[in-house]
Amino acid sequence: MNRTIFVTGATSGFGKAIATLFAKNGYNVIINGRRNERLQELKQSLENEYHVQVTSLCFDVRDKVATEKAIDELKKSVTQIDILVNNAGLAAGLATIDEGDTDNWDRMIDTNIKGLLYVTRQIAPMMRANCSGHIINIGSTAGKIAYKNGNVYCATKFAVDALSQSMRIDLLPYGIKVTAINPGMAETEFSLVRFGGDEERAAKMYEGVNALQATDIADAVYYCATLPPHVCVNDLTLTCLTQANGFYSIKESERITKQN
Ligand code: NDP
Ligand code: 8X3
Repeated sequence: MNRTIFVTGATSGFGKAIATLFAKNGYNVIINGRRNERLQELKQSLENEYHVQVTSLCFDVRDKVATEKAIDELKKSVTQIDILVNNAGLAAGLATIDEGDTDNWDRMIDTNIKGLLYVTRQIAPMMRANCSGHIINIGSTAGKIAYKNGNVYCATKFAVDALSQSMRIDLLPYGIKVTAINPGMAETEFSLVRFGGDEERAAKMYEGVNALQATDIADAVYYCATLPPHVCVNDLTLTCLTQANGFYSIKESERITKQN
């Protein structure tokens, strides 16, 4: 029987790349996001290309009732979810704490923390009943060290780190693995969303840094998810070669290379 993975935020970036890689490797995939058109397109293309079962669940992870309803419905046909990737998330704005937009703060807290909790609350009991499963939370280097103007976004990712540690303890007796994957800057729609659709400002973030790509994160998730049953990666932080941590990075042009 094919294994099943549930990926939140699969309409773009990491989530889309993760869903694609697992489908390519024969997993049935459950994909989530708010943009239904994109979900349907992805479902079609994965089914056509890889002949796996793709279930699309269009809901907003911030909406507790909608999340419960969608997953309750899913449970009528799916009794085992092997992997949950809590990936849906965003940054909104980049401002000092005294000037931050409180609506942006709500969006980040509601999506990155509460959304992750609502989905986990629905899926973890299924894994517990099966005494197996793997929850992979997408954190960030922003959840390891704070950076200027990152305040609330960083706080949400610190929360993902804390929740991952705590979930691992809670679920340990049931043989459920919990992994936090913490990428550094990666070229997706992330900055476009953060800067409210400002393409020029978003593109500048990745200029001359050779940033991580969504497929790099998908590879890391796949690695963690396919280790032997007794091995659990607790925490995996990855950055591109020009970034040391969430606070310090250089441009490719500043990197010292060997002269021939
Ligand atoms: P993208 O903007 O490309 O993708 C974000 C995904 O999250 C989209 O599929 C979006 O779908 C979904 N999403 C956002 N809000 C909701 C919601 N309320 N309900 C359901 N789905 C939602 O960004 P990334 O792929 O880069 O980001 C994925 C995760 O990785 C995020 O948690 C982000 O914080 C984290 N991250 C990103 C890094 C980066 O530099 N790119 C580095 C480290 C971590 P839709 O709009 O259709 O709902
Ligand atoms: C996303 C990476 O550096 O923009 O989590 O916070 S960063």
